[in-house]
Amino acid sequence: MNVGLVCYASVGGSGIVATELGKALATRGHQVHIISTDMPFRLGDFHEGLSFHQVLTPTYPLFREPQYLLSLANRIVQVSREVSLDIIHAHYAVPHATAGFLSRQVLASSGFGPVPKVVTTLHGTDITLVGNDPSYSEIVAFSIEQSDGVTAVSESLRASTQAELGVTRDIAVIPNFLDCAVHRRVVSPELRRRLAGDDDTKLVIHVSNFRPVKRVDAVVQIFDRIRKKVGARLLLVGDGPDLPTAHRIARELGISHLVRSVGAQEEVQPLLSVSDVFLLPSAQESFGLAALEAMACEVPVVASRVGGLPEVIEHGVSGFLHPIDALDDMAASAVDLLSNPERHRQVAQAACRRVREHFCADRVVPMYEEFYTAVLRT
Ligand code: GMT
Repeated sequence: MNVGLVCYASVGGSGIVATELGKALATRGHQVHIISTDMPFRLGDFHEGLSFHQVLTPTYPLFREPQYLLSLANRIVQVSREVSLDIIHAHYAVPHATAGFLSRQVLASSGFGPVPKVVTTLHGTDITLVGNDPSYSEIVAFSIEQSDGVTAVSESLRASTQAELGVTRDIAVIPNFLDCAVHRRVVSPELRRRLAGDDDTKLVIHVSNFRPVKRVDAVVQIFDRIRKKVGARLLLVGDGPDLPTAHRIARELGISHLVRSVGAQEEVQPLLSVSDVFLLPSAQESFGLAALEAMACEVPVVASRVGGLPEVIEHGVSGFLHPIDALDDMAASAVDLLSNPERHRQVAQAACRRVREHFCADRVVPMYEEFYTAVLRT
């Protein structure tokens, strides 16, 4: 199949999933065309069958507003005319589903060869934070209804799309996935010693794009409760608007010396592999790809019970879930894990097993292939 994957190149789960899907589809013999403003950060080296098509949005003094939707739709039309796309797969509805719809209309009206089908994958904030904003909701709902096929990364997100946008069409649930050959625990004792300081100190980690939805203030507050019971350090991985907030709270709590941030990292497995617990007290999380990455590296996750996280983590078995404001309970679960090696081992093993049984690329990528095939038959 000839698949055009439309995604954001910035650090974020939807771009990562689209890029990993592109690599996996290319490995399975499909021709994949990534259409984005920049090379997605996990695209890496040359891959046979995978090409990148840049979207350029020229500026003009009259415009105060960047015309991204137009330049993206235009680029999809160009790519489809060049390579005859079978599928335009829009990752993140805003505004990619709309760009897919628009480009399909243009291709249909020009009578130039077969018209590609538009598949939209909903990722989370495109519905729960951005798409449901009254400034966007009508167009987002319309574009989802008009796609030839729609998937959501969790049952929870499917339900939110129906409830918050009034979408009535079928939405298939295809969960996020990892390349399980890459996402596995590989411990560097040297790295662990450098980050933890000594062999007895535990390492608590948080990986995100440091947006308000991630509640990094809660991460630091939970860590403060943990370190009062167990010798520990906090490692912050990623960058975003709330990173300074995390450092400010650490300063106010007098624990700056225990908190280290290493910025955005292309590869998180080495850092996850030397960590003992992952904190994810998000306000909303349609799936929680970062949690899945931690679990694959045998790191138990302590998270808030929101969105799709209960579909990823089984409370008390492969991690811990607590109500969003239950910071004491989240800290207690983390302390229990950090002070009880046998319990830690059991949860870590269960977490890794859960990823390998349900969320590896070789199980999930065929779901997308089957979905494309079904959509092409419509
Ligand atoms: O806001 C973010 O965290 C970024 C966003 C994205 O699309 O890049 O993440 C969403 O999509 C991820 C991939 O499907 C999911 O794993 C995240 O749970 C989801 N984030 C939220 O729902 C907050």
